Amino acid sequence: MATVISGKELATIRRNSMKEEVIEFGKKYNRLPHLVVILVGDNPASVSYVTGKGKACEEIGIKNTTIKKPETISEKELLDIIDELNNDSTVDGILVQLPLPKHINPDLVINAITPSKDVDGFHPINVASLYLKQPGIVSCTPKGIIEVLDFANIQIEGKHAVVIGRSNIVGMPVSKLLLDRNATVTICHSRTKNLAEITNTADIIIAAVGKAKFVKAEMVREGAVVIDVGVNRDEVTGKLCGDVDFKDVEPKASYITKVPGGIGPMTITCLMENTLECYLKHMEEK
Ligand code: L34
Repeated sequence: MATVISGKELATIRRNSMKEEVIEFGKKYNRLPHLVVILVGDNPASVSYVTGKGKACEEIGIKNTTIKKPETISEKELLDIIDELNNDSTVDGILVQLPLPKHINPDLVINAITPSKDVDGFHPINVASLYLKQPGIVSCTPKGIIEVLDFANIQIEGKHAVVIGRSNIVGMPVSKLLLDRNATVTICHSRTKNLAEITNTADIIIAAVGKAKFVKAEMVREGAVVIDVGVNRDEVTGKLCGDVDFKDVEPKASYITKVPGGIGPMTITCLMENTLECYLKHMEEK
């Protein structure tokens, strides 16, 4: 039987303490932090996540503007909006929800955001800062994963962490964060041979493959910590499900996270933390 680590519970704790901070800083600086989220199109998953971001802002007292644009918006129009927000001194954070429609190059969009307002931590400057251990904005999901491990008092140093997935958004940055905490890190991906053999040597498994219920009991060593970063829709039920087959894996794990209620709420909470951080830098520079 595993202990379920609730990202939702940790998110609530963090959001409550941020609420107080926002009130204090709002008085001190006479202005609230402001996050602008841009949503292109009406992909139901994106709409749901963006709604969650708006609600979190409201809960904490962060000003939120959601700019909704149709699927047909041109790349140039989107870049112009970003340019305007970059130059708006009342905006602290800019987030363009991904994925974008095919005719828009996401790299160009990410690169257009001023690094000091890049609350996602996706800009090359922030990514480079992470790899060079220089101050910068760390992307939300990887940050949330480490916070969840710390919350459950799980030792990272000296442990073998196996990350399944090598995306720029999760796999790569979480591997770097784990390495910085002195874990021994193995990154696995779609071409990895003997995946189950490798995952069976893991003390900590980070599942970020994007395949529903991909991680099965036979891939997990007895007593491993299993963190599920997947956000998939079950094709049959339409329900949200993770990359881990929870029912199968839970009896073998020592600690495990669930989907929903695991890493998702912490992604949003870390976005709030990053927004607050950008705001404070912004105010202190004035
Ligand atoms: N630019 N695009 C940008 N930044 C991001 O950080 C994201 N991501 C990913 C997709 N695209 C992005 C998110 O916001 C995934 N993601 C995200 C955020 C929140 C949740 C899931 C994914 C979340 O809150 N999940 C809830 C359930 C929500 C529901 O029912 O739909 C959970 O408990 O897991």
